Amino acid sequence: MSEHLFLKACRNEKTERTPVWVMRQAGRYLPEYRAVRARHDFLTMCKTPELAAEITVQPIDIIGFDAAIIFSDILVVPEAMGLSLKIVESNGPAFDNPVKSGGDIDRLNTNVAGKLEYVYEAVRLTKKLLNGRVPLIGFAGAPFTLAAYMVEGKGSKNFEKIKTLIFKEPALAHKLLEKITASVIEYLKGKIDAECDAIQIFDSWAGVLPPDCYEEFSLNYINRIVSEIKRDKLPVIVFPRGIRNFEIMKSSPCDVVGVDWESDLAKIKDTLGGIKVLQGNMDPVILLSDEKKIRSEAGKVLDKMGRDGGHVFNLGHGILPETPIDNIKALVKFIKEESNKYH
Ligand code: 1CP
Repeated sequence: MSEHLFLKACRNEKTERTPVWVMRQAGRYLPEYRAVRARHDFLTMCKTPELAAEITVQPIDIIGFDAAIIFSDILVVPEAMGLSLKIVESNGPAFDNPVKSGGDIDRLNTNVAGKLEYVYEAVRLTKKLLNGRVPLIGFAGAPFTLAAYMVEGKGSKNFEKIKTLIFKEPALAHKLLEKITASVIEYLKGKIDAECDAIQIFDSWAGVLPPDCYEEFSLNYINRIVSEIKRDKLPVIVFPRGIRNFEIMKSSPCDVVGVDWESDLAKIKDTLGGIKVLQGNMDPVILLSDEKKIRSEAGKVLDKMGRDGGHVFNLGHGILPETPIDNIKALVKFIKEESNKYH
């Protein structure tokens, strides 16, 4: 498996073409996902290994991506730490008992592996279903992004609560981030033992922190996780969505840096090219247009990377639920055909 196109590209080894997968590929744009979802609520799907494995493999069978990502959610870790998670239909996830005090932080549990056995079982089942066709990516939320949900209780516009904790009570914020970091390390080690082939850390809310706080309150914790889980030939991808200073990723022990669609990939290649493999970054909304536009925009992304490796094609954030299937199929076909002309 370590010789698969996607894993080689993540390690910056020469490949015959650029690999392609998309964030949230196991999700609502697929009619086959919606059919399963009509019969089960979201958390039941996450916690039933047979269903999670089935959904993980759907986009491989239907679209033909070069990597699978295990169907789950970043919020299963805070749930295992003691918060009560609800996925409110059409409103997204929420915690009934968000973290409000030092006492709440003290009560959080960090021995999470025992409570997340269902994820490891889903990974093992998925590996059987994939049968060596493509590698399987395991993932976790970055400590800052998880802390944001745990303190806010749900998604937020301005993130006042987590940012106030950081600005007003930094020692308490660090205590919370330490506990999340310990939990994420234990969780990811379990996923790797269950034989995930690569790991992605989603820092979806990285961009809400002022740049001079980012290292202290987010990246240092991510880097610690990466160092702890790093194993020979296991690529680690970090997606710091919304950061503008990519220079700081140079010293991260990660292999791949995910780039959001608001950043100029060519500029980031100037900063990080040759040091980190880059993943990204087409705007997901382009997939709502037509095949001609999709081909020209995807071509621009390939051109920015010089079509000479060091790149994993992805969107700059998750695929949107309203994406037409034919459009995502056209994108994957285009990348598979077009990127090999130049390598
Ligand atoms: O109703 C439904 O069917 C649930 C929709 C849904 C899905 C399909 C949620 C709720 N989570 C997921 C799956 C999921 N979440 C995956 C599956 C693997 C894949 O195909 O990529 C992954 C990797 C995630 C990770 C995740 N969950 C992130 C990080 C990635 C990102 O998009 O930034 C975040 C921020 C979440 C929280 C979350 N879970 C679900 C929703 C709608 C949200 C966002 C809520 C918000 O902030 O308002």
